[in-house]
Amino acid sequence: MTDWTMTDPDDGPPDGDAAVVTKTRPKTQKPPLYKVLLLNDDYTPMEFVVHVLERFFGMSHAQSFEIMLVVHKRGVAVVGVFSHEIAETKVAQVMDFARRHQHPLQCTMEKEE
Ligand code: TYC
Repeated sequence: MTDWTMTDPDDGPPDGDAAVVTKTRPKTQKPPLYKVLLLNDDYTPMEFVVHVLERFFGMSHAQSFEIMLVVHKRGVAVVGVFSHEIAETKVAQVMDFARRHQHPLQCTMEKEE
């Protein structure tokens, strides 16, 4: 687990003049983001996938149907971009929901470049 508090750029010598606070801070890094991907399969019903997108990704019915069709036709689609913890939770929720309904739907995550 990366400790982002350790990436604070202000770790040099004391500033001296406390009034100067508008320097650029080139060492600051953002935590990485993760794409959540939905994969196509031949067995999961289209309506189930639409429901998953509405329920776990907050999409409208129309948007869910659109993304479901992209996955169906192209094999995979990004359904959201989140922090590591949120992405992990979304993947777990989708996989658990699919398993409980005995559908082979697959959901994975991938670090953004
Ligand atoms: N290909 C599935 C079917 O024809 C529908 C489907 C779409 C399944 C998207 C999974 O992620 C998926 N019933």
